Amino acid sequence: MADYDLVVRGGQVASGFGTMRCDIGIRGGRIVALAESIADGTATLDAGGLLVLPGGVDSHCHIEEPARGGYVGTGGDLAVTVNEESFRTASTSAFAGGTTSVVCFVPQWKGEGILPRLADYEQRAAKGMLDYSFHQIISDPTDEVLEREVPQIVARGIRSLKVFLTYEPLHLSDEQFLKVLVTARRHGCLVTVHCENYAAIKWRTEMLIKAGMTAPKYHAWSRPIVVEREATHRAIALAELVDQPIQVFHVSCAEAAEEIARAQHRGLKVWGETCPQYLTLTAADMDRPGFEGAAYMCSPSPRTVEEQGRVWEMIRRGTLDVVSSDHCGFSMGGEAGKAANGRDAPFRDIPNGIPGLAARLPILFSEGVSKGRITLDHFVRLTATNPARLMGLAPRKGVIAIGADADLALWDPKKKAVIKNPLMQHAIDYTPYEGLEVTGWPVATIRRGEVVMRDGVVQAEPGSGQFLPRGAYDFIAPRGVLANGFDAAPAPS
Ligand code: DUC
Ligand code: ZN
Ligand code: ZN
Repeated sequence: MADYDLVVRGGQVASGFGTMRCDIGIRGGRIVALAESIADGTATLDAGGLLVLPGGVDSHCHIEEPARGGYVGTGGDLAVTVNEESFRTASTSAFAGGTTSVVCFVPQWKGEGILPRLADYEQRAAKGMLDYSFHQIISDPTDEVLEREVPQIVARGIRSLKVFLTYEPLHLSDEQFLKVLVTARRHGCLVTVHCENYAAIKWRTEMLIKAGMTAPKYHAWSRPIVVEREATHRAIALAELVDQPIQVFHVSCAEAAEEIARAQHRGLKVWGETCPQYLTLTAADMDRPGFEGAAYMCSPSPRTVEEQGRVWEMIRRGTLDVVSSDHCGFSMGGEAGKAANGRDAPFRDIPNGIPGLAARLPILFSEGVSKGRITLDHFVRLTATNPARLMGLAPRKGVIAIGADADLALWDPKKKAVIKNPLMQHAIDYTPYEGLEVTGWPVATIRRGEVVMRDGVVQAEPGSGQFLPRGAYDFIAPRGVLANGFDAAPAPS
């Protein structure tokens, strides 16, 4: 009997900290050998001429998330919307693009605890093929939720709490945000934050709509850079006050990134994430005829070409160290997606979010590595190693090392492709990246030793994805520096 279930032979293995030609021996879903030459396994895959990368880790994806209001600006009694993407379709899309693990969001609906939604979400996620972990959204931080339910989800392997500083049904006040921060600190969780100023956006939105400026392009006008910069500053200040590590999600501009850089220089544990949309799309994309601009509508808003350059610079400096997709797909056709409130709805009532699970790695590789903006090692760290480490998934995920899960993307760095919606293999009827020419494409994806995509054909058993429970991890431990030495979150006596 062969020593290995699968051998990946002859590739250039990119670890995030250097590249070397070596063979990879896989047994029981794990990497068990890395050597210049390994004997054939039960199966052998020729990776000659290809890069072998850790499977992508996308630590920010909205998949099949039953969201009340579907990320629109309106409040009130909104219909419940479920993202059109199921865990099954999302898994296919992720594998098509070289991603093997995701962290997605368990919702909390105002007026409810978090446990009922978790039970429902666990069942949905279990039907996919991707490996997955959860962030828990906190939109109603009652004492019951924070004191009784959070310890229970932590015990079930959830180690990140997500808060929104905007969106009508989701945003928290500063006081509520502080309560979440101290709860996270007490239980060893990371807090991930959507940073935009709720009141400022609400006020500008009302003024724009009153002035008849309702087209999709005014979405960008409702939330200029200053509202993101202010909320980023405030999130960092409040996190500093209680010594709680945070990750700032989807940074779209240099001004917000500079707030993060300043915090990092003060020694704070503040991390910044950006997404391909802030490197390739602009606010002008929303200025298309009729409803078309809705296809590019996400929050924060895409900015300008100049701003894209500044975001690249903040990636190069290391201020922004994770590139996720913020995959949140709503189809342009039908009644469940962007047009849920009608095709002439004001921008305020159009769901925010764009699909990007499959496009993330090809876009970042092409715009980053192929165009010489970042190195291959840096690409691997941004898309796999760093998100895995920050989310407490390393060293099982995000690395090519003995003992790690055998999650790999075999990558042709020379292969040219034009992004078209069928290539994305998602459930959404469009991609905002349609027509983008890329150099570099995944030719095979391996998840825990199983070849789940080859030449664009995805084959994996529904329900084969595994939940990735996360235990306590040092990387996000508080610094032990409290304002006046006063602990606002002492353990209960
Ligand atoms: N931004 C989006 O565009 N969609 C989902 C949530 C978010 O913050
Ligand atoms: Zn967000
Ligand atoms: Zn998001």
